[in-house]
Amino acid sequence: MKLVGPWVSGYTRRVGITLKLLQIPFEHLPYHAYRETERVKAFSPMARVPALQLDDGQVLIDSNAIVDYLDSIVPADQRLTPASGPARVRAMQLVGYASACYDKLARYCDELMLRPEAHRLAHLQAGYREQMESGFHVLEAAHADPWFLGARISQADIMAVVAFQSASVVIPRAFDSESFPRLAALAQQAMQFTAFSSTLPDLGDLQASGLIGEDDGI
Ligand SMILES: N[C@@H](CCC(=O)N[C@@H](CS)C(=O)NCC(=O)O)C(=O)O
Repeated sequence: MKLVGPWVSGYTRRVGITLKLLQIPFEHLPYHAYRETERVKAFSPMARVPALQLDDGQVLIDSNAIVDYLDSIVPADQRLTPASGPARVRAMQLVGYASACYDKLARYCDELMLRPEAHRLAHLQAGYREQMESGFHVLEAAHADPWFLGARISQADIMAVVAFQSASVVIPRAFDSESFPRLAALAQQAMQFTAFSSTLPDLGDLQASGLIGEDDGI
């Protein structure tokens, strides 16, 4: 399999972490959707990442579809989203909040990266930030012992950690361990797995993307 997209894309990182936790071998092609558009388009015509090319040449896009597929090819007891029942509902709820937080962060970052400073819409940025705060508060209030669904790590933990770590790099003053101690602890716990530590985006890559070094960033 080939995974297209850089770790700076949280949705790509989500898929990379999933592949690594499930011990599925893959080749990583870290093409950036904005900077290496033609390379990405060779796999994903809409120039979106992540894209996962299967060994038979078929390509899946959208992290939700990809992680669902990956769950379908591993033994049932290794799935990272429960197949049914209340645990599945809980996972879906939490993944929903975590990916909505990441989605708002991505829009906030697009404002920073793509729109010249004089034309940025302050009310949009403030609104995205407020929505992220609400979403992260829902996740902060969710009980994780040691993981959101109990003994085993799940997609809820993966997406929450990816979103929180990204937000805490881009807007460190708003998303830190003081305001969100449980999410910070969850991220620290997840970093014990090489699946998380080996996919942490490079700071140089974040600087090149224009995501840090701004007023809000580190
Ligand atoms: N819902 C999609 C979102 C994917 C997404 O937003 N990818 C971003 C990078 S994190 C991207 O490729 N943006 C460029 C674009 O959509 O044109 C998923 O879960 O995979």
